[in-house]
Amino acid sequence: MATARACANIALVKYWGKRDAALNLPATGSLSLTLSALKTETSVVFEPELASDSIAINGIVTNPAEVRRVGKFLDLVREHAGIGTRARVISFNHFPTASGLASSASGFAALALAATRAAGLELSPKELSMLARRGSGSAARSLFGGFARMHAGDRDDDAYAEPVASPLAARVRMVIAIVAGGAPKHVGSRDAMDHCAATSPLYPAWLELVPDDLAAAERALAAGDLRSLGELAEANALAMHATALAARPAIVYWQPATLALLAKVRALREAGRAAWATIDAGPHVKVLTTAEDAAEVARAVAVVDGVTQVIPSEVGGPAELLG
Ligand code: 2P0
Repeated sequence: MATARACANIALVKYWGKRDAALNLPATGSLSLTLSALKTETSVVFEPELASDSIAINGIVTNPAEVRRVGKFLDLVREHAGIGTRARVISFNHFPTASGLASSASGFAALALAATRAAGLELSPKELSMLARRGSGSAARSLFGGFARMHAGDRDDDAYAEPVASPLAARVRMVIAIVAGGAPKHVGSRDAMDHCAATSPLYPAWLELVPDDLAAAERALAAGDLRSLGELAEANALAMHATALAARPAIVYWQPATLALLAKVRALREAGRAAWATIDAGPHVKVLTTAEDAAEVARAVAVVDGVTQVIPSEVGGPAELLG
């Protein structure tokens, strides 16, 4: 039996599209910040007497689709370890109660670490990252603390993430503004990115943009230049959403509160605060800020109409084994 903990991450340069669905290879690289407030803890034990994998998340036995997805992932671990034994997986998301926060990043990162150890394997961080990617692309980044850079690679064995050292890791915070209610259920990111790649006339421009944004983000991280990083992150997220808005039919993740939050973040900047927005496949707005300005940012976004919860987060550490 092995137990592992991993934190979720939010991308500053987004992963939005695949070049191979079977191996879950991303079309481009991406860059993220790991967050301490969003954690998953997962225990795995391979039990010879089990007839099939048993998976419980937050105390509830999961639905067949989830069992298949986790089972396929466990098959990769079994193949690697040369075993056929089924596993019992018990996972808890220690997330604030808000819905709509992606737990697949922390979930598959914690599962990759716990399952390989439980199977008697000791993989390198790079190997673990490649394995976690097979579960969920963003999970490849959640093996690492602080800033993480996903490499698209050009073969199966070189699409992995690694940590990026930066003086900014000690300074930044993220404030998550949860927007709830009012909108129809949105399209999951996996289907949405495929739909954008297939139908959005802006998708080719996205593929051209990302390498430049990644290079600029890495320069900003190396130089400790938060303003450049923040401006870039906000612009990159809006470009990702532009591909979705231009898709046919359109995918519109935003709600009125999303736009109000974008305006609020702009106003905070004009008032001299460090604040830049990023938005994933949902209406919530995540604000990149500093330790100094995080409380003011949290207060400002909390009073925006439609915001139901505010989650301030520090920078998270790497995935780790707990036992
Ligand atoms: C990201 N997202 O970079 C982007 C931005 C959502 C928007 O990675 O299909 O759940 O499992 O590889 O990792 C969410 O996509 O997708 C995601 P799969 P994943 O964070």
